[in-house]
Amino acid sequence: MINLILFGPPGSGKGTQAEHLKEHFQLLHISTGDLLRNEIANGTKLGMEAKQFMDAGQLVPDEVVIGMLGGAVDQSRSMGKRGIIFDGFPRTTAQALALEHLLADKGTAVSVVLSLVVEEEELTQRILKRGLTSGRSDDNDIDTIRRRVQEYRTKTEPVAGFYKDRDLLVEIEGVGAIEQITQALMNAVNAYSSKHSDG
Ligand code: B4P
Repeated sequence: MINLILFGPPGSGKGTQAEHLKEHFQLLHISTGDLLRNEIANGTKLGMEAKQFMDAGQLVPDEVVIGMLGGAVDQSRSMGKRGIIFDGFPRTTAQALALEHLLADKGTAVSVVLSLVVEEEELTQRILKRGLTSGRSDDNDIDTIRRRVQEYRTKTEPVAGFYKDRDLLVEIEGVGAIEQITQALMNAVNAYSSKHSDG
């Protein structure tokens, strides 16, 4: 399988790039943000719990997010996909460990972690712009956006070190034309999946 992680701060383009990569490499796209918003839209207990954290710009507790991903590998295989693209997951070291175990249990592993590098002012501008049309309450308020970036710096950025230690991290400049960024990501996937793919 080819299992990709799209990593980076809020608004760095993870969701945007996942749409292109999933088509090209025939991957199941799993966005924990989308799964959580879906739970909210359906008014589930999990969704109601997650909403309080998301609206405040905080990460949703690990056990809630990890619990949603149990069937990912089986789902990808039953759909005939070549692997999975994880978009916005893992966001904490506990989530990274849980993912490692979940994939190992199914005889597979992370192929590469693609880290999109974008500086803070650009992130804020992108999210505020998206907020004009997204209908997402966490995209409209500057303080909430700053809190999301802060959560990223304190809780998510350390996950990069986890993957660097495993020689799986690649940093990609996330500013510029979307197609050029997609091409740089594809080049990295091709280079790494020949090293780390498990058939
Ligand atoms: P997400 O849904 O993952 O939201 P995100 O980080 O803001 O988005 P992304 O980086 O995908 O940005 P996009 O491509 O849309 O998370 C939302 C919330 O859910 C979190 O704050 C948290 O509360 C919760 N959550 C999710 N996963 C969790 C987890 N694992 N653990 C705990 N909590 C979790 O790009 C942004 C904008 O930039 C778009 O409008 C796009 O058009 C634009 N853009 C993209 N690339 C561009 C480029 N090259 N140039 C100019 N604009 C660009």
